[in-house]
Amino acid sequence: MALLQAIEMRRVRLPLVAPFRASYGVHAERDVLLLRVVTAGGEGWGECAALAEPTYTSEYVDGCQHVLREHLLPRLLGRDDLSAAGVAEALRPVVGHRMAKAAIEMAVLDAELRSKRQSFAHFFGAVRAAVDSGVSVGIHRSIPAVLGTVGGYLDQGYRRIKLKIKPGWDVEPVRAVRERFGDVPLQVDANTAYSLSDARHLAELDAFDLLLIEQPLPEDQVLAHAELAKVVRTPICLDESITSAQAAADAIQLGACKIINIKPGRVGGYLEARRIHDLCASRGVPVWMGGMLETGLGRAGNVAMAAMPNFKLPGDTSASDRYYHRDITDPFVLVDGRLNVPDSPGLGVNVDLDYLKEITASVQMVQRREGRPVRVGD
Ligand code: OSB
Ligand code: MG
Repeated sequence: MALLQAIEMRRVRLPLVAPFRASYGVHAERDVLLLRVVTAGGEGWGECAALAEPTYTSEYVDGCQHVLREHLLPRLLGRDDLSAAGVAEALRPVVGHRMAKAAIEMAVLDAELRSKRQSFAHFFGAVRAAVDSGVSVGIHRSIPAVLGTVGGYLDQGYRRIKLKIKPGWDVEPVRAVRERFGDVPLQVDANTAYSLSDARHLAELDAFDLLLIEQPLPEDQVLAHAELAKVVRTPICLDESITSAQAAADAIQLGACKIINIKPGRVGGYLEARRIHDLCASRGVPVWMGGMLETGLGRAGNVAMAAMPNFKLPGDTSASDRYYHRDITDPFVLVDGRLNVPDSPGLGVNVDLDYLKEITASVQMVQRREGRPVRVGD
């Protein structure tokens, strides 16, 4: 219930430790949009999940910044009845743009919880103090190369390996990882790269006892996933298709998935993500926490949410050093294959403001002047 006075939109560029390759593109650095909100009750931080290009979802970071500045923030600024729980409703007139909406809701929630001295974990009803860490392994140039990467992560203690796959890079890397590393928890993610006519081919993966196959078909092909599930025994997990609790309920009822990957950004924010968690729990569908190569801020929120009871599988919640030489918060470190859940107020992490300045590409302030939202500092 605090007045939203100003929002700082800051673009930072973080070099990735290793380029991340998937069927939706190659990422050499993370171009991230961070939000800092100033409210009557204090400050809060948000992180936008969008990537630089609209190749995973239709959103991309420049587009998110634009829609926030021109359409979303003006609907929130200066409202004296603003709470995180009311953000989605206030933004309902704007269709879609879930990652942009999620970023501002996260920042308002952080401000609110910090002022109440309540952690995200407590707010979500966390049931564990540390969460199992998995790691997502991009598409590599050769089998020896992917075996080297997987071996390194297993040595570090990661509790589950996810291999990105695409046509031409699927059965062979999976077979090679199984042969070299035995029965480690293993799953694959196709990021929509197949079609239903590939069903017989994808069924070859059944021989490797995978935990799941993530989003084999395009996001709007929910019914086709249900058809695929009749041919492939490996449990199907949806990522891109699940844009809301409604989409999750429909996909489950159709028999399109047995497991759901939750990414708060993809579904419009942590509050919708919590509704998906609860819905899946009531339907007996386990969930796990996805990842968007987050900085320590997004990671803090995701790790807190992953401590909820129905997060039954290790998430793509890897340690900071899997992505970045230096994070913008105290780094998340792997302890016995797990990340500790922050328990300080709000996101529970401190931003290294000096380092943040060093890697900042631009800062834009949006605030209210004489009753109208204006931007400063373009
Ligand atoms: O499909 O899960 C995905 C990264 C960016 C966009 C989409 C995906 C991913 C990952 C990496 O798989 C997850 C991570 O380690 O953050
Ligand atoms: Mg995925």
